[in-house]
Amino acid sequence: MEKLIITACICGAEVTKEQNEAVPYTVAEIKREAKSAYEAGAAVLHLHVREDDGSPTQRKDRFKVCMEAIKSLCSDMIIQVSTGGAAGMSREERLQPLALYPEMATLDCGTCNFGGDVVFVNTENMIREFAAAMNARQVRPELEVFDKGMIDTVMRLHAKGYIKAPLHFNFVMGVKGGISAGARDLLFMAESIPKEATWTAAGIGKHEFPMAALAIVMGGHVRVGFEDNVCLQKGRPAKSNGELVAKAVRLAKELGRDIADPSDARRILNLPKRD
Ligand code: KMH
Ligand code: ZN
Repeated sequence: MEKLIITACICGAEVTKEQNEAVPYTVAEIKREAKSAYEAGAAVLHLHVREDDGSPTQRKDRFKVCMEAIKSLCSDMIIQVSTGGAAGMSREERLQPLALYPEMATLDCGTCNFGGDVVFVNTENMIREFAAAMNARQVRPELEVFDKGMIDTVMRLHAKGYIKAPLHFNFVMGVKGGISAGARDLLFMAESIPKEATWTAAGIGKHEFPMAALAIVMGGHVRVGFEDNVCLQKGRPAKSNGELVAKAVRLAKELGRDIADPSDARRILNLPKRD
């Protein structure tokens, strides 16, 4: 089986220090959490940024400073910026970090309830516009799908040429409003994409490690981090994102899967060469 790519989602847009005091807001904190994830074995960093007071932002300048800080410590790590931002942000706001030509960015592939009154809006026109912005800059999209219908949307837009191969999906499992996080759900998602596509599983909350274990044995890849889950185990907040990555590494080793370094990840994802 191919080596396992671990993506660390160290910050997110909604999780707060009240939930886990190690959630990073400042540039120094983002740098610290990126380093801990990298040293534990993450090859890809899914990046959101915050203002110092914790409020989510998609400001280009804030991304630039954070990306430079991360690269100064983890020079070969693949940075995947979020174009999801926080629910409620405008499309112009969300697109800003693409101006920095990151290697990867998320492309959210459908509208979804996010619990309570929160709706994460991604209309078909938005998906096309975001995909075009990524294509124009040779930024590889990670296709964020929160339900099976979003895979169907991707395949329709792929057939029309808006979303280009190679296709790499992130199955977000267990959002309140998206697909649930059972073994049958993950199998359904994995069997619904083309054989040559790659995929990652991101289990939300208590589903993080069960989904990771399944992805490891099924040949998928894994996402862990504070954006999705703040606990190492029930009732025990993780001290860092690195602790969560280290747990995924332990699971992989026990299950006989080697860990991809950033260069392996670039090969597996077939990322275009950058200077
Ligand atoms: N913050 C969520 C509403 C992404 O990064 O592309 C959306 C999100 C997805 O986190
Ligand atoms: Zn995100």
